[in-house]
Amino acid sequence: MRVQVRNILLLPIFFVLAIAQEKELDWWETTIFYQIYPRSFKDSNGDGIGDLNGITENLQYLKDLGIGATWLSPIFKSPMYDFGYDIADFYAIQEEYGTMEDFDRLIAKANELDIKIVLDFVPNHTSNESVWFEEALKGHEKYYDYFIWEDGVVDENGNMHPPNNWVSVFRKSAWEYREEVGKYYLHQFVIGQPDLNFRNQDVVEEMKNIVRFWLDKGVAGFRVDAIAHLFEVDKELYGGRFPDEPLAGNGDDDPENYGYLDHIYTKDQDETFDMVYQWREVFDEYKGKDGLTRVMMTEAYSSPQLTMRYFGEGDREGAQMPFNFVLISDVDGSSTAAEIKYALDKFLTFKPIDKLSNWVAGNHDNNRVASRFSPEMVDGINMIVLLMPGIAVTYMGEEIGMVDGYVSWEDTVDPSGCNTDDPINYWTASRDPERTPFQWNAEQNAGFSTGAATWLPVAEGYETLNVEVQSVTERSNLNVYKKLAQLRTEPAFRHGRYESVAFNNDVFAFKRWRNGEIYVVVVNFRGDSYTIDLSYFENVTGQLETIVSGIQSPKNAGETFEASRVEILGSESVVFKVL
Ligand SMILES: *[C@@H]1O[C@H](CO)[C@@H](O)[C@H](O)[C@H]1NC(C)=O
Ligand SMILES: *[C@@H]1O[C@H](CO)[C@@H](O)[C@H](O)[C@H]1NC(C)=O
Ligand SMILES: CC(=O)N[C@H]1CO[C@H](CO)[C@@H](O)[C@@H]1O
Repeated sequence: MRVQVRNILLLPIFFVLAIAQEKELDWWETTIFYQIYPRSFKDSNGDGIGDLNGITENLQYLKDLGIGATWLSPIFKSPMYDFGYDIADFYAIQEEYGTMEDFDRLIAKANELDIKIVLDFVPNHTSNESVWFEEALKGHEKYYDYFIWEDGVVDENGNMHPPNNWVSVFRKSAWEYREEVGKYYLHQFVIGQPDLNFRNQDVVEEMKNIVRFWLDKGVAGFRVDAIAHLFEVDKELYGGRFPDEPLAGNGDDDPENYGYLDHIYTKDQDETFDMVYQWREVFDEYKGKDGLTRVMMTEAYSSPQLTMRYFGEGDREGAQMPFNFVLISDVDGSSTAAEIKYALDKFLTFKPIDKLSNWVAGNHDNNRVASRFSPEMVDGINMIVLLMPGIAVTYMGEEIGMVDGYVSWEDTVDPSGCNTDDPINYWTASRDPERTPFQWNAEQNAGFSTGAATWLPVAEGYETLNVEVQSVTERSNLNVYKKLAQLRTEPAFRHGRYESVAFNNDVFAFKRWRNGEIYVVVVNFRGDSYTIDLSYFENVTGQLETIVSGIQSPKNAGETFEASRVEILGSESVVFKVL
């Protein structure tokens, strides 16, 4: 009797302790980031090119999906040799996308809906048509020092060659000669993208001022592009000249290929991490003023060890979200369930214990989920992205399972495709297929534009694969996505623990649990059916209730199954809850 009384007295104390342990999460830790590629989202003025007003008019669509933040690919003034990743004026909006007033209206509408706007920051280079580069060519010393110049090498016959063997990411020498200057400038990407000299303090300050300019306008953070290429080695350590890079020795024997060299002097330099920490200080300056956390996402296709350095080091903070690209780089539709598990575990294993993972399955640089995996896997991948522990990132169109569009050689505009000079195999390098217009409805140009033509062709099949059709179809990728976005707000997904297993070659499953609430997510990556014993997971016993099922699944929400023998059909994906 006495014991019982004591327990009753202790109960409220345990309850208070449990609540206190629930760490209060910040906006960016729970939200879904939706990537918009502005050129292809919605054209509001009929010129065949998406624009800012098109985004503003459709922010409600994001809200209805359950999305709290969107990052926009570049909207800045650009000659568009690389569709906005070559920036001519970091302080201005590209005319075809709209005006600064349009941008202010976008921010106002986003604030109204409580959607955060994150912009793309492209610090690795500027455009060769930027005022800075033009001034540099005219001999303006301040701007000359914004770039990286080097003398050519003259051979015994008096012919001039590039300063060293460095090659551009897009093939061929990374050096381009300029008559006006009598020197070569460095471009790690296309010729039209001269690299900025981050060893020049003026450049460092200028870039921070750009960040401040947009933060002052109300953006909630930046996604930083191609960060790994920010710095080159300090040439003063090598007698004042940039040294040759060693051969990669990987069997690639074409000296014009990027893969020919091991990029020890042009990639992942220590100074890069320091610069990220400096930008974070600027972000925190703003948080200090108004309490709102500004978020930094960094894009680097690097090893997990290097990727983790972007989070911070010692007492210096860095990016909150160094992108986790495993679902893009490490696996595809041919991967086994074990390979999927191995890939998903990677970031979770390497990340610092007090940091969050993030999940990205698609973006404007990689083929779409429906094409890299298969259309049947769209719901399964969305379950992984939205229900794994950490932050979810969705590339526009993945919520409806858009497929790569067919873009003929004649219609190809991406420099990565055009630079192949190969009308047969260009498509393997082109990024146009994942950039085709967003599919709103079955009308002309999939409802993207009322114009006669669009900048890229609309993908085939849009008559049935679009937002409007999927909204009114009970079982659609879109409606599954909405349910998952809702489900992810449950404490088991926000704060819960995680365990995963490959049941066989094809079936991957994971458990999320918290305070007695237990969910199991099962994804079958192939067409065969299996009977799975989910009681493999501790405490997963008795009856399971179907919470969300993919469109390949015959299971209805509310239907129950015996945990020890659940029939999982081909390509089926389901979220169960233990009753
Ligand atoms: C910029 O570079 C592109 C090649 O990417 C070239 O076609 C263009 O003429 C260059 N512009 C200037 C002003 O040098
Ligand atoms: C299993 O359930 C027990 C009793 O509710 C709980 O104490 C334990 O933490 C659970 N373990 C797991 C792995 O779910
Ligand atoms: C990896 C990568 O290509 N990064 C960006 C920086 O530079 C090139 C050229 O702008 C762009 O293609 C990128 O998006």
